Amino acid sequence: MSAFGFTLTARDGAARRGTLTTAHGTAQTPAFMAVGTAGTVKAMTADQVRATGTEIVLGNTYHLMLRPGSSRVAALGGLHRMMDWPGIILTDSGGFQVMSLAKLRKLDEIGVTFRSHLDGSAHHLTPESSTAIQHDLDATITMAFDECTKFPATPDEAAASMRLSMRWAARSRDAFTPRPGYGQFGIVQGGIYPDLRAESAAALTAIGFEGYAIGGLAVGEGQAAMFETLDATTHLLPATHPRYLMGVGTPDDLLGSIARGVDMFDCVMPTRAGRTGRAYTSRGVFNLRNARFADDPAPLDPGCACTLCTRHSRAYLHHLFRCEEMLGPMLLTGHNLTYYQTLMRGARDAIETGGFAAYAATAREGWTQTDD
Ligand code: PRF
Ligand code: ZN
Repeated sequence: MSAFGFTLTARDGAARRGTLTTAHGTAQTPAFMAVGTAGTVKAMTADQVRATGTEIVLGNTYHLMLRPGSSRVAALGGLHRMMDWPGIILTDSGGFQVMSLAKLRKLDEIGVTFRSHLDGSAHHLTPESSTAIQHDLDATITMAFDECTKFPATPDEAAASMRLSMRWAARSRDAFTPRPGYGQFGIVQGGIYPDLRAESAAALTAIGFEGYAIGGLAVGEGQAAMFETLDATTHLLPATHPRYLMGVGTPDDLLGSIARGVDMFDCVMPTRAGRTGRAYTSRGVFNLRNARFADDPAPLDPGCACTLCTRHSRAYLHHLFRCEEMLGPMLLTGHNLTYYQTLMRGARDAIETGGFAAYAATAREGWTQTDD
């Protein structure tokens, strides 16, 4: 079994091209990870996910601990076996989802107590239990347990929240069982305050993780503030280790973040949008429910290699969404993930030839369609 590793193969300005090596195979970076919250990338089989170019799938501690329960997943041979996804799985640690989904949350030094959004049952998550659950799931990459600082937050609020996350990061690391080819990432917090981000990056680097995530962004601060915060953060993280921007973002967010030294991303955007008829394409965002597509025989995105674009018309897809047929979300999720992965492949190729800025500019020029 290969050791967990990250190799940088090219740089273009701050943008990085690398390879992540794990017990469950390799991933090329910059990488977009598909969100598979409940043990499925919604509307897609594992083979279909792989065919989009996806190499890493995300799972969620919060959802899977509630249903079907992490010991049940372990008894089924782990999340890879349960999902039939032999590739890399990264699991989020749960705190972020508790704060957005659970009821009657109570947070203290020990962890978070909450009631399930499904049946109201009481649960507890701590750095130790979150890490143990992620081990039960057999996550290739385990995330440290953190608090995503709310936005806006005063400097004092952001500092107290970040320092709690750093104490939790140390406890998460202590609870982590190293195994060959498996890794754990710490999560930088600190709101939009560069000095707090620096303190957080230093605290995590001193603990030592296999990779470093940047949390607490894309929570309402806007793209300009997110990019400023990245500018103040990525260069403080070890150049030798992968950097993961959590929960981001639009195609434009990805290109701007790659230019600032980010290697990995995850976001519900392409998959969630695919279920509602919103298409991400090289021309921009299309809403396929719009009546102007009713008689449009063209492929959704002529340059795209996905099943939808090579076999069907915009008119057919419009019809499927109007009828609320399941095939609509299935085909469009496949397309949107393919678009994201094609964009990332282009970014990787461009970094290798020193043409990333031109590649990003050309991609942006194509996004003239602005449906919502
Ligand atoms: N922490 C964790 N998961 C996350 C975030 C975070 O800050 C975000 C913020 N964009 C998304 N997912 N653990
Ligand atoms: Zn397509």
